[in-house]
Amino acid sequence: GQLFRLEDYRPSDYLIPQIHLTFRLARDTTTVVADLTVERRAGTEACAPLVLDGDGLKLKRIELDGYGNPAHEATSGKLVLTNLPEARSFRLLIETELDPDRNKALMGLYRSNGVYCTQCEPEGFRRITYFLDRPDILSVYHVRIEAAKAEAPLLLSNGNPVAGGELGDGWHFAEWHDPHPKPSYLFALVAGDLGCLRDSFTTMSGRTVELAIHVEHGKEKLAAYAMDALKRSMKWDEDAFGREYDLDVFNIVAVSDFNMGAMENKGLNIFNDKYVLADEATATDTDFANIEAIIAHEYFHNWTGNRITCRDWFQLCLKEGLTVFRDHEFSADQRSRGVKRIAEVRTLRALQFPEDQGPLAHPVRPRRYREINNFYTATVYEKGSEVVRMLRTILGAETFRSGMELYFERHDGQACTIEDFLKVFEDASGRDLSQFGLWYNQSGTPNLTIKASYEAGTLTLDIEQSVPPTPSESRKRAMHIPLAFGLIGSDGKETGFTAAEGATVENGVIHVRKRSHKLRFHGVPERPVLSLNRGFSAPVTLAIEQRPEDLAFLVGHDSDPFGRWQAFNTLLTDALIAGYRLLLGGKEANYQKDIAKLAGRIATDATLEPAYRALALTLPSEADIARDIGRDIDPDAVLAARSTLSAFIAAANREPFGKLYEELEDRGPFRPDAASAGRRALRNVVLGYLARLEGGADIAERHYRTATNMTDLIAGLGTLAHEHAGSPRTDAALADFAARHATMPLAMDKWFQIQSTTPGTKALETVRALMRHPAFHIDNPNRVRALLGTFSTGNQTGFHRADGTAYAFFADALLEIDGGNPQLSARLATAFRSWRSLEPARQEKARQALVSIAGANSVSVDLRDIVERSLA
Ligand code: B3K
Ligand code: ZN
Repeated sequence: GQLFRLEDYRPSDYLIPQIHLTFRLARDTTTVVADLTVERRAGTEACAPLVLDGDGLKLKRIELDGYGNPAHEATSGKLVLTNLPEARSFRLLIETELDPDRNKALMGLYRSNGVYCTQCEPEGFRRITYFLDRPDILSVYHVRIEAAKAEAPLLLSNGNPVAGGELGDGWHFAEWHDPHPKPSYLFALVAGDLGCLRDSFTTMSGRTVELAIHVEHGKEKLAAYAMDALKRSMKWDEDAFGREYDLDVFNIVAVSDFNMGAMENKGLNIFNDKYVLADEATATDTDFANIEAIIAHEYFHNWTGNRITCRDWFQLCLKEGLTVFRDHEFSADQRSRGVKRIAEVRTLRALQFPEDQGPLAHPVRPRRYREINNFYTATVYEKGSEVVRMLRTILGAETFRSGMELYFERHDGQACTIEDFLKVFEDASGRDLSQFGLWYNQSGTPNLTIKASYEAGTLTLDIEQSVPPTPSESRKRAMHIPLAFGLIGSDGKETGFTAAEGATVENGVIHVRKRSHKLRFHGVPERPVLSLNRGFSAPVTLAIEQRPEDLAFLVGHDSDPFGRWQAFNTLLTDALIAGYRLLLGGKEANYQKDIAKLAGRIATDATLEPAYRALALTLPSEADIARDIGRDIDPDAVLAARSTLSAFIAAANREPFGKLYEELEDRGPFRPDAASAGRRALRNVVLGYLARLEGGADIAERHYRTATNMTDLIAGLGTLAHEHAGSPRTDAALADFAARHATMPLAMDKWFQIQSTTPGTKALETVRALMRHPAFHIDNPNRVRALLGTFSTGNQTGFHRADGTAYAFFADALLEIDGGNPQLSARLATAFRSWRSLEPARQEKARQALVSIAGANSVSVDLRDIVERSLA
């Protein structure tokens, strides 16, 4: 693969202000006629060739200003035109031929479940026609679709519908016009026979927008929650950011073969059906929350991504980080802000920290790539969102909002860079953000080491920052880290201070900007307990000695819900790591009674939201624990430490947990709202503890048998399968679930997930066998992710089994998937990214598996890129 470098960016010699596309859709031979208006950029010499991108294309016809066969050279990957007319603008007509049925990569035009659909971001449009397939080329699109009416009664593209009618021979057509110039990656087409849920939305200026969600016939009702989320998103963007929708229609289509969550094509969002379809019988509360968030995310892209897009793919975080920030804020407003923040931090630590701390680390704005598809990462998305959040913390909500206003005003209709984005905030605030800009350019998770001492009214904090070396960045500069904090007195209230010196402290935030600060707070009446990085104001790791009694105090008294959660999580993590070390040394893990008491107190504290209690009582995952251990990891000992702590907490709280479990039983009709979901979550966490005790299997089985919604059903089944694997009643429940959900692929995915995450060495055989199950299809990304993705990332003891056989199996599976869908194989391969933190024997086996992939013949650019960077 070619190496692309940020510093090589150059504007294109030619522009394409308009494109008229005609599709004649047929399963094996679809023809595409593209009629382009090409303009030479002012300053470009007339002799400059026009080089259009293609990918696997067959050129059938080419005309320039109406004349056939102009001077050109066409390969499947490029179309080069020379001897172009002197005139600054000319018309180019290109006809290509495609085979949507054979497209298993799910990029460009393909068929999913009988529906023609497209995915163009980032470089899929070049699989449809030759084009300047780069995000800084903005064109006005007019699209005509022709198809057999029986096969495709529904014909959709971007923008507004402008014409339609019969063509004879059972064919018909529709024409769409999108008045907003857009990059080719936002083009979309859908054609097929689908059912539809309709609604409408009246915008802030009083315009009516027709909304439609298109799904498989018979599933219309399952789109109701998504529709509701869409209307709430549209309203929220008006209220929170002043953003109004800008077309007459907004269409969403759910397809069953999709490489990611969803795609924000202008006016025509295409979704993985997993993130549209939901009711209580088929979706869990987590699914509902994801649907709400992703519907919002794609809708919010209409302004952050579509109206203002990226100059080049290095700027991906410009739209993604910002839009994740926006969807986080939306969910926080719709649900519980404190709980939402804790969940975000857990995700960031689970997905982004290991990326930043391993061989695949890259800056939020990368400077190099071989395959851009491999940079749709947690760093670009989640850390990108954290950077925007820090910007708001530093500037304050009001100045941040006026910066955003300026961004929309100044850059509407443009393809922008991170520099453009930072500049609006500099202009809105009068501040210099150049040091802050390092967050976009420097990879690695910064660490803050803090030592606190108190003497005679003065609290001293010695703060050291360091950013660890990452691939191709050995030396790092000091970053601007906004550290929100509180000083808590013995009465549990915030204590004040009269002055601070050694660092800027404003509005409850310490601004760490140097490698080291000696920060002194004067006039502090007593030794306070420190609450640091409140609300997780900066995506950093903290090294600070805190006494267990201080942490326990924070659990009870910090006014910041994240701080309370963090304090308990730190206590749990410390206990787990101590237990792990004991187990490794051949001893028994033992735990302090206090931690079980604290767990009981949190569980039964009625002043705390159930959703918060559920999060607090969820033990750090095996992967979380492994990450905190950092090196030389033995996953079996991690599992053992976690299981014993869980059993210890359960045994100490048998009675209160049992009572809580009864009290929380849902008796009314199902409601998907956050409060109801929170109660279910707490009850299901408690179930997990009770299942460790004598009689636990009975409770889990009863939970499964009496469940009236998917959340509880899965909780019961998962508990049975994980705590009582192989028992006859577990097998019976698994068989029962499969029989009841055989015709529902999305429900069967949950069944695959539960079995692939059953701890222990046996899981490999199970996964192997399930790959031959009739509900499993290697071509379908949801199925593959449910079985193989979950196994590799969610089953520490199964995937990392000591003999390395799971690695070898996984490497073979990756190569098989790679033959059809390189994006998917490459994504799955990131499961190896932390291989160097394993104990030596497993490291060696993992390395061998990676080497075997690298040495295989015909490995895609995508997969090779991940494997080679992982080995480097
Ligand atoms: N922008 C798309 C992601 C496209 C991924 C291409 N590999 C969805 C989103 O982030 O909203
Ligand atoms: Zn996005």
